[in-house]
Amino acid sequence: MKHPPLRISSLRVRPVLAPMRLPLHTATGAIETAPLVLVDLQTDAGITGRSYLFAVGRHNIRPIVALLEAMGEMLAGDLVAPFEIERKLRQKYTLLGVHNIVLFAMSGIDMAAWDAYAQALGQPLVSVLGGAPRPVRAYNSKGLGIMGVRPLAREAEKLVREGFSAVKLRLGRPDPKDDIAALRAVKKAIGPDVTLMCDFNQALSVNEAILRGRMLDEEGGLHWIEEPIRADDFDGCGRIADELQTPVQIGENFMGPEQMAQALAAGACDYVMPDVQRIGGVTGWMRAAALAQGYGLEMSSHLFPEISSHLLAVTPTCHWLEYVDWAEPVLQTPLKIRDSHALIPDTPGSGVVWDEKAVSKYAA
Ligand code: SMN
Ligand code: MG
Repeated sequence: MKHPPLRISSLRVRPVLAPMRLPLHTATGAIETAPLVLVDLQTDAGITGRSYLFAVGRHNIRPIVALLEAMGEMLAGDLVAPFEIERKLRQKYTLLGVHNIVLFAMSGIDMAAWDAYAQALGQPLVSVLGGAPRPVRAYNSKGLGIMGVRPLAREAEKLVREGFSAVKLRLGRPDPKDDIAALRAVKKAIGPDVTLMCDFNQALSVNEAILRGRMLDEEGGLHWIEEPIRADDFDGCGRIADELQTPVQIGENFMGPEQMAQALAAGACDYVMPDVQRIGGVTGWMRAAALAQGYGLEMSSHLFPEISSHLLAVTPTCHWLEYVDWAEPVLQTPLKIRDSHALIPDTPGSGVVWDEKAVSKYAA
């Protein structure tokens, strides 16, 4: 199918509070509903590109929506050309700073623009990026929060039964002995053949991270230790990575490929896991993938499994897809998982289409 160049007519932005089947208690607090901001990039050809952002807390919804709407007004009439959109928005936001929720909004528009572009070409996003739909290895990242050992063990068994060969445990309890008890309970429940990651959600100091990391090294069997300390202390994280045998994973808080480059230059970590809404959407992800390739570091994704599956399939150092089902309540077709692999849909675009009834029901 041939299309004239698409132009952006308007941006429709709708926040929802999607119920989470499994609330998540991390070292930084509990998440019980998923505050999502749905982006519809409407074009003059009648094609709508879609994406969603994760606002983390419902109190962040309003400023994110306001940024998206302001950017939508700036872009009305422009070509659906993600690099051009990026150039314009970066220029407009240079003095405010292309960071945090400014970057979220830019990433949301970028993802929706790529979705529209791929739809216009009649191809799945992965194919437009030069790849082909192929199964992408995934771990089940739902649940396994900071909670008691008995419910933890039950939850771990259930998450594996959902068809996964890997799960992630949240750590960072005040007493390290309680973390070790949680780790032992989960390991016993899942057995030796299931891969286990852990995530501290930035809870520790550098010194604590080295002490606790050594305890985890002793226990053995962890695939990675994620975000042990403050996300932007790259030197500190590098010291931890040097001290520990277990690989250290960071990246969900990299603000754009530029900050990822700083982290890699500082030798901050063994693995990287950019988040598509912080790294700059599809465009930022592709640049991040080249950085990971250059440094020879395995690259995983953070949340957003629907679009991240397309992106990991064209990532040279593709490692693990983080699977959560948080957007599922508002999606027409959930991402399919088989044998712990995500199956990229072969429909045009990213495969993100709203269940409009659910969007009205969960409107925030
Ligand atoms: C995480 C990030 C954001 C919200 C909830 C949980 C966690 C992860 O760090 O990596 O899944
Ligand atoms: Mg994490």
